[in-house]
Amino acid sequence: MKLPRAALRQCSRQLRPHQTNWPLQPRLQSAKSTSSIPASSTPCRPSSRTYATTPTVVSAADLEFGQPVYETHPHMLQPGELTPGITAQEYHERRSKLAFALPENGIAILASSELKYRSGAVFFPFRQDSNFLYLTGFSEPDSLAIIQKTGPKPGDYVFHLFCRPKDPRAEQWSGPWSGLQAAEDVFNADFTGDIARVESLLPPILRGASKIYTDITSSTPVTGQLVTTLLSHLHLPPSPLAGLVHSLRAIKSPAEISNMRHAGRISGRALTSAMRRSWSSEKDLESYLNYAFTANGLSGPAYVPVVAGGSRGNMIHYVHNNRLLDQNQMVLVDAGGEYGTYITDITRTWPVNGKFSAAQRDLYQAVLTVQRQMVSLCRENASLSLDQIHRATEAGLREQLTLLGFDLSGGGGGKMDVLFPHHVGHYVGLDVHDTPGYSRGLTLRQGHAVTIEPGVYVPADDERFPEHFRGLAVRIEDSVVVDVDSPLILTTEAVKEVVDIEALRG
Ligand SMILES: [Mn+2]
Repeated sequence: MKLPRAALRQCSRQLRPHQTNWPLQPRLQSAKSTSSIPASSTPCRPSSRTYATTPTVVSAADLEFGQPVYETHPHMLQPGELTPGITAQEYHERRSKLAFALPENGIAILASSELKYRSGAVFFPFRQDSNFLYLTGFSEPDSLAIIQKTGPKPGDYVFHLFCRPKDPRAEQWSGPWSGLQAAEDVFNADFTGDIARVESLLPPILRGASKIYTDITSSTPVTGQLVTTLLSHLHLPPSPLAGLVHSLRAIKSPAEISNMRHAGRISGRALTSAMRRSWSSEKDLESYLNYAFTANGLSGPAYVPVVAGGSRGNMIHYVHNNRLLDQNQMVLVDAGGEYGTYITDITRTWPVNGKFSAAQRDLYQAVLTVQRQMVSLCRENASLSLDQIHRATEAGLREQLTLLGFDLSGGGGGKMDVLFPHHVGHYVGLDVHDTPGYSRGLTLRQGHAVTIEPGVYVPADDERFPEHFRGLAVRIEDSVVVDVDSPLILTTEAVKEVVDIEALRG
C-alpha cells in the first residue's frame, strides 16, 4: 500500500502565513452564509449595528489552539516552528529517524501525559511526556501518537495522532485545545481521529504490524488498558520504546542547542544578578530567581530550586527554601530556567555577605579548580564518558582536599563518599535528568549535553575533617554541550571565579 509521506506536507503551514485565510471545520459548521469576506477585515458600522459574522474561511490567527502556534503567537514562534526554536521539519525528521530504526512494518505507540492533580480539583500546569513531545511537538493530554514504518528509506513512515475533537462547550471551561483539523494541518499528522474512538480506530492500524514498540502499560492513564488488551489479542507482545527515542534525544540538534543556550544565558544572568544583591531569606532569593527567569523570556523555572543557606547545602535536594540566611555563611543555589521545554541546570555557591572567608574561599577554589578541569574534558577528542569524568573528578577532589589538610588516607574511600556523594553529572535536555537509562558509560560525542557539577559537602559534626571546613557545602554546576575539540558552556553568564563574585558587590 502506498501511503502519503508526512514529508510532503510538513511545510504546509508556510503556505498559510499570518493573515492567510484557511478553512477550519468548527467555523464551517456554524457558517450560515457564503460570504467570502473574513470577519477580521469586515468593518463594524455602529450606525446600523449590523455585523458580518459568517465567513466561510477564517484566519488561523482568529482561532484558539491548545498551545502557541505561529499564527496566534508570532511573538513566541517563528514561521515554520511548532514549538519555540523547533520547526515542523525537525519534528518530521525525528519521526523519520525513529521509523528508520524500526524493523520492517514496525510500529511505535506513544501515550501523552495526563493532567496531574495537586489536591482535589487543583491541578498542576500540564507537561507533555518528553518522548511524545520530542516526536510530535503536540502538547495536549488525552492523545495517542503512532509512528508506522512503511518502507526501508528515511521518510517512509505514517504518523497518526489521536486527540480530542474541538468541543466549544468543554473548552469554555478548560481553555482551548487544538482539535483534529489542527492535528493534520498544524502538527502534520497523516491521519487523525477522536481519542474516544481509539478502540475501533487502532486495530486496523496494528493488524499489519510485525513488531510493536511502546512504553504503555495497563496502568497508563486513558489508553493503557485498551492498548495492552488489544496488543495481547493481536498476539503482539510489545518491546520497550524509550531506549530507541532516548538514543535520538541524547544527541542534540543545532536548534536544540540554541534553545538550551538561550535558557542557559538568561538563567546564568539571573544567577549573577542574584549574587549581586544582598539576601536575608532563602524564600526571597528563590522568588527572585523564578521571577527573573520568567521576566526575561523563559517559560519559568525548570525544576524546584535548591536555595540552601549554610550547612543545609549538605542536603543535596534541600528544597524547603524557607530559612533565614546567615550573613557569615554561604548559600548554595541550584536553579535553572526552561525555554521551549529545554532546560538548563546551574548551581552556584557564594558568600551571603558577598565576601568569602578564608576557609570558604579555600574550599570553593578547590571545587572550582576541579570543575574547570572536568568541563574542559567535555569534548569528543578527549574520548571520555561521564563515568570516566566522574572518576577523574574524584581523583581531582581528593588531591585538592589533601592540599587543604584533609586526611583522606586509610579509609579514604569512605571519606570521599561522604564528601562527594553524587555523580559528577548527568545528561540534560528536555528533562533535567535527560534520557534516563541512557548509559553514562558511553564515550561523549558531539551533541551530547551534560552537567558538570562536582561538590564537596563537609558534615557539621564529623571530626574526621578539619574543623574550619565543617558545615561548609560547595557545589558548582554548568550545563555543557560536547563539541569536537572544545566544550560549549551553556551557562557561562553565571559568574564563578572568586574575584568575579566578590567584585559584584564591589
Ligand atoms: Mn544537575
